[in-house]
Amino acid sequence: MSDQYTPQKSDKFSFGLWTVGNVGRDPFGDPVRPPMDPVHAVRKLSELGAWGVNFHDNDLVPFEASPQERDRIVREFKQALSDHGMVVPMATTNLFTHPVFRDGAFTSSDASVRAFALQKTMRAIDLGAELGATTYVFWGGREGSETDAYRNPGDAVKYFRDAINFLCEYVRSQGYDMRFALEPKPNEPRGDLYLPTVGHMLAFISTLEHPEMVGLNPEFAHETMAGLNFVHAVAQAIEAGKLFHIDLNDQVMGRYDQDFRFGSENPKRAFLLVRLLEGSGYDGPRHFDAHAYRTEDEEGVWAFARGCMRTYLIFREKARKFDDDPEVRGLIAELRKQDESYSGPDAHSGYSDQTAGALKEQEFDVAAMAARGRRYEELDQLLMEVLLGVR
Ligand code: GLT
Ligand code: MN
Ligand code: MN
Repeated sequence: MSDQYTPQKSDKFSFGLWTVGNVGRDPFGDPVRPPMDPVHAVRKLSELGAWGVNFHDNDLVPFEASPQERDRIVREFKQALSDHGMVVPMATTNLFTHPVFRDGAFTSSDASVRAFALQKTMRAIDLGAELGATTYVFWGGREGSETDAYRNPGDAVKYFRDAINFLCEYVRSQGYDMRFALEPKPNEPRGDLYLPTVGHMLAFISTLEHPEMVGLNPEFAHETMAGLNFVHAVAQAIEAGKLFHIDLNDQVMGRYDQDFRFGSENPKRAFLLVRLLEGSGYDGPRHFDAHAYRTEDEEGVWAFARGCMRTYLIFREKARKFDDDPEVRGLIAELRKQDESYSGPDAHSGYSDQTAGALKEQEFDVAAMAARGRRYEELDQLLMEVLLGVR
């Protein structure tokens, strides 16, 4: 069945090989699904209407593969991409599965591990560039600690900065058309991860040698795990010109990293996120970093992938509906009229001694200002009614 919620390539939906290929292993249980051939994943995703596919180096090329094996795998994958009209918008490095990264990669206390992590990343950047990726994600899954008895967390940040500065120069020296997107997460798999939220990452980026090359890959689940409002995090990243990529999924606050199907737990926040993204001019991938429930077989995986995209498109349509609703528009217009009726001195026009002096003398009817209700109850109820399908 094809309808207005059927994804098109122009919607720019992407999935990681690790998402639809997730085998359902968890700390208490073995895999429930067999590994998925990347070529099969490309074909199925394309059939469902996805546009892009992303990978970690080792999602595609096993850690132990010989150079000949690597070349064969890459050749077959490229063929599949071209056969099915799929692109690779983003690539990344697995710096968390192998035991060598038990105490981190770029932030490991062991200098040889830090150097090995850089080597592995340069090779993976080459692989990403070869397949056309223009965004390179850094999710520091092992960049953290369980105890701070040995490493000073400040030193870890310095190590991380050295690595990102080094890799920016590498990309420049190779002439790759590639930007970096840093992905924060508060914890898991380490007890605590360094640079745990979008805010921490934004501050860190401003300390880099090439801050213009580096932005954010915020994830819905990760900010939610930290108890934060993902819509606010994304809005701040957009405002800073730093939304380079986005990981869409869902999550219940205070739980393990669930990576649920987009919109499945917090539909209202997901709706507001889609409304924000669609109104922002963000032109990048809508990437789903999520996986099917462990209860599912392969059919369930495709139902999951279809569901992520379909829900996004439903929210996109609902956002338009909300913004075009006459009652909503009327209410917003009334609020705006009153909000913008002040014409005295303020911060927006910039500082001058004259403005400051005038503002110090300005008379305000504070009692009237304080008494004014905001009518957000009405507006939010209209939002809920659009969302619940009765408007
Ligand atoms: C892993 C993690 C994700 C990251 C992926 C990229 S790997 O699935 O949970 O949040 O985005 O490294
Ligand atoms: Mn996650
Ligand atoms: Mn992610």
